[in-house]
Amino acid sequence: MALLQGLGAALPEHRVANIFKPLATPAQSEYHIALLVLAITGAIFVVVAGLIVYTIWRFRRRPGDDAKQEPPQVYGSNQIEVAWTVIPILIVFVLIGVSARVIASVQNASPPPQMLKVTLIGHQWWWEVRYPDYGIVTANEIHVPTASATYLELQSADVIHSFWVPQLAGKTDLIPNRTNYSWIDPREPGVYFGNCAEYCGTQHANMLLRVVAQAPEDFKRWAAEQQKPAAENAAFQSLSCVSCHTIKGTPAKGKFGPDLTHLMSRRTLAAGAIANTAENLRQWVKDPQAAKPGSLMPSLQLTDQELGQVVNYLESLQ
Ligand SMILES: [Cu+2]
Repeated sequence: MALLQGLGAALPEHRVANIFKPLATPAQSEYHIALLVLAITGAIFVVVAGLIVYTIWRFRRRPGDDAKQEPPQVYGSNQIEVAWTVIPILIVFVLIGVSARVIASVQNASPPPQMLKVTLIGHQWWWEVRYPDYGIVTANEIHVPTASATYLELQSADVIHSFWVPQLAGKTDLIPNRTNYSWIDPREPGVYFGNCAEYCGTQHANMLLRVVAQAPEDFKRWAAEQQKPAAENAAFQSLSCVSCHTIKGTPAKGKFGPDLTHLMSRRTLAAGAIANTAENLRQWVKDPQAAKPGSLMPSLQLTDQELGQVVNYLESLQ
């Protein structure tokens, strides 16, 4: 348990992905512009709806009105025409200008050289998380230090996905054959919940992401743990798991599925679909399609003995 706490198990969880409670700079700027847009459109709504209600009430039919007599017919007023053309144009230009400024300030923020760099690769239906400066590859959890920013390179291995951790930054797409950028600087240690925000196939809804923000010394400890290779296991290596999964320090070098070197340090299995418990791990390996129908991990029809060996080995990957 002490080890797990070092890895951030005791951190507060920001489960409610609330855009109105931003806890990082990009999300904060976007929150401010959202408030401005809401205020302007809210004011327009109140004026228009107010005029409609007033007109309905003021010009309602009264007893004694002659139903056959038409009301006075008014054709055109230059002043009114000009006003309701010019005012909306001005409002639209103000909104465009303010949005462009915020988008540019978020996008053009150039990363300082010491900033942590993370490459995030979208897969159907999980996230590959690479730390090129540390030689770490993990999945579905981005560990970052607080007190400094993390620069994200966003790529896709198959279809278009979208990175979205509402309390940290707005959506940015992960597009095949292209690299997009985003950055986050969570101020408080905690686990921030995110998800894929671009429909990417059957299990799009189970493509969940966690950002684990830790005090810098805790992040360093986590990174040191992740850099360690795993022990080899003959039973595991004899199975076809190795053609899709990498376990650092062993002959398992598959690239199609998540790197499993430190599987047990993660909170979830199947990209957030189920909690990472011993029982869930066993069920998941036995029949991935039961937990996540459509998942690209096949059921290998392992015998009970093989299943036991695989799960025991995976549980050793701390
Ligand atoms: Cu996706």
